Amino acid sequence: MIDFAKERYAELGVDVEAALEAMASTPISLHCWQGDDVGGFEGGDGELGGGLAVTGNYPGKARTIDELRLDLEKVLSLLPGNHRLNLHASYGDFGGEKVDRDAIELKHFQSWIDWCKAQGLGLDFNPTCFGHEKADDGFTLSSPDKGIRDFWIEHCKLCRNIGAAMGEQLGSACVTNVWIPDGMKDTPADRLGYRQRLEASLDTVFAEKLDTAKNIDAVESKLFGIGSESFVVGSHEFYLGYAIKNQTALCLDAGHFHPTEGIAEKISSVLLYVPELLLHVSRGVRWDSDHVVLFDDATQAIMAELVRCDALPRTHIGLDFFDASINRIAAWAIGTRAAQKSLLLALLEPREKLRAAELAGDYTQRLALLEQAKAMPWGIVWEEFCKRNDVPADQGLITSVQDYEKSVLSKRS
Ligand code: RNT
Ligand code: ZN
Repeated sequence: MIDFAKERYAELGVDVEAALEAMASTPISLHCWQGDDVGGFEGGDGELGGGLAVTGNYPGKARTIDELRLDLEKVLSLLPGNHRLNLHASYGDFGGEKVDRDAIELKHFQSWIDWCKAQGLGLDFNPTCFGHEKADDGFTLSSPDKGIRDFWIEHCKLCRNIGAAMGEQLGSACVTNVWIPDGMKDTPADRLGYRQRLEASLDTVFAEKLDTAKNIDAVESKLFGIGSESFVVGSHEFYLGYAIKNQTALCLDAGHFHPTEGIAEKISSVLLYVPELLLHVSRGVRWDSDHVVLFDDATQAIMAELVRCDALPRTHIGLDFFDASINRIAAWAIGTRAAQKSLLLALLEPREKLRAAELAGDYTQRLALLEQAKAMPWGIVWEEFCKRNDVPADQGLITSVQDYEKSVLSKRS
């Protein structure tokens, strides 16, 4: 089968083995929060806040660190390739102790680092600036209240240093991504003031220079959220400007733009001006609903741009979705595999021929090739990638999840 696919692709000048190698060396950062509906392990009242909303109550969600790790191990057994874990600060191993966000230490994340080492995973990190009484009125780093600002500045600083330690111990830079919920339901009177305060707070957060071989800072924008429909302090323009000026990485979340606006088209522009990109591959449905990622046009377009722009070495691919209405393990695995399939399709594109046609002004040929590429036997290559990595092809995926549901998830009350 794979030989047939290789021959067909060779006719288009595409090297299937090179695509498989690129797949093996492109990790996806698995967001821990799909496993427990963004709950975390601080033992609080579970109020999410920050305009985030998880809907559904499918049984079997992870209630403890051990359960979440077990679930992640199951998901990893369903994913071809080598991956990373993307952890939120609220998922620390606090051992039942109440540790406020401005008091987190490396020791609270050491068991995660050790687990990642054992699993062969890199680790990424996020300050958690929501689901906390000091974020309840909707503002953190841009708050008019200096006490609130200082609290979140301290949290973010601690996170960067913990991120650097994670990167150092695992021998692979940790991407520490700052997202804050700050915004307003109704029309503000002083947008500028909020943005000036956010800029000043970020400058303080990032003042200490950290080795980018250990920690990479990223900032994530948003268009609107529930309760921040009229104004989001950290908008795209704000963070694009901030990232360019300060040469941080920029995070593009696929759900954080107008419903018809894709992030794919932005990649080539943004990478001319910022050193690195972080993606939150997600799927908004009518709003930033964080639906499970699909092998759809939007995801394929993102991956195609990464490949066409030779952007993979400067891009960190993360995921951001949380669906509690279906089996959470299946959601994780299906969404991650959809991102990977989209990447594979992109890597199998007849790039040279497409570029040649375009440069020659032969747009007829370009269109024909793009259509032809869709019907090429990429599914065989996907199955080969799964086989080489000893994970089920799509055929065996759901049976495997169902077995786990029966033996593990259904026992959780
Ligand atoms: C929120 C942002 C952010 C969060 C996670 C949990 O709109 O997308 O990335 O989803 O940090
Ligand atoms: Zn996001």
